[in-house]
Amino acid sequence: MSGDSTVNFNLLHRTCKLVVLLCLLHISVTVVFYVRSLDIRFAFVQNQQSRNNVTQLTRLRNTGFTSRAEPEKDGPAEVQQTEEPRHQPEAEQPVKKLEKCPETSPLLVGPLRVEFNTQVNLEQIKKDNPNLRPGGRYKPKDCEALQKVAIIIPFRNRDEHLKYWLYYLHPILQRQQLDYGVYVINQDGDEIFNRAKLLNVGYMEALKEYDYECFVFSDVDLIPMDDRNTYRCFSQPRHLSVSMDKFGFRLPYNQYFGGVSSMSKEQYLKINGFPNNYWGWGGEDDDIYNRLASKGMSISRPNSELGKCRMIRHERDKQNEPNPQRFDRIAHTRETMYKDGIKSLSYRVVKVDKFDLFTKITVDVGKP
Ligand SMILES: [Mn+2]
Repeated sequence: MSGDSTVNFNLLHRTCKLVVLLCLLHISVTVVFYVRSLDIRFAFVQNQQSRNNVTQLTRLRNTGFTSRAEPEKDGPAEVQQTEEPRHQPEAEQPVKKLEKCPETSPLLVGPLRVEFNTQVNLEQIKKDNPNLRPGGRYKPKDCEALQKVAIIIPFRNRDEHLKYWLYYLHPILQRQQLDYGVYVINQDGDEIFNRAKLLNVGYMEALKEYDYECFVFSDVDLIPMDDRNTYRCFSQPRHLSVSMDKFGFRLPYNQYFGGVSSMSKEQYLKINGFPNNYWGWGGEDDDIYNRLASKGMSISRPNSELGKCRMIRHERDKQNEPNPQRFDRIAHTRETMYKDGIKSLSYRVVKVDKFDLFTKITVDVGKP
């Protein structure tokens, strides 16, 4: 009996010892692994941090908004930038002959969402459009654009609106496969605003830079809501902003030619350009319409679905009050249009800024 129990006790004792040993072994192995994993984790965190630092650094390097912010890499960058000959039309580069782009771009997506509640910033726009050339220029890489289009924006103190315009239009114009440049014509000084004269200046100045064949004249606060509304020229002068939200997405009247329009060089010259003597708000677009009509041209338009666009709401600008003479002027377009137009245009360029997203030409257009 007692021998039996001793054997049992011994067995139990040994088993217990074994279990305790196993436990100790287990614990030590766990501790070893834990310490090693701590090591690894620590190293990982360190590595991550240094990686972040590197990306932050590169990010900081790339955020320069104006073209001047870049010349870090190689010395002569500054020289390269200022060297572009502005008053000499660019020579065709002797690159391989590309095929013509198709009549309808395959990149178009149709209706677009356009809103003005979220803030946009120029650096982000620049990042989103890496293929732009200085001065807001672009041409498709894979095919030869059907038209060379200068986009002319009459401007004064509307930087907020311009940001939205650049944010929305650059991607659209690239999807439309245009060879284009954006020219913001900024009226210098505080005299009363002259939209049509600024458009004439834009025509002249853009041609000094490149042999554009088509001109799109756009207000800074109008954004198309469908990229199938192509910003190019047609066999007749084109009115592009045909259904604006401001007018309940309808044409306010049949002869309306305001907002966004396009004309080939030929069409523009046929009417002696635009009037130079409409100071203040209104009338100049109707004068332009009269010029076209008197030359037997008609207006081409996209349908009201494709022609939808949004206007950024704003107060009327100071120094752009309605022009009281406009009705009288419009009534006499046919007599005045040969004396007053591109042929009689005079102005003084004050400053030319080549920004990444657009070319800004500040100009003294005089006063009434
Ligand atoms: Mn407006």
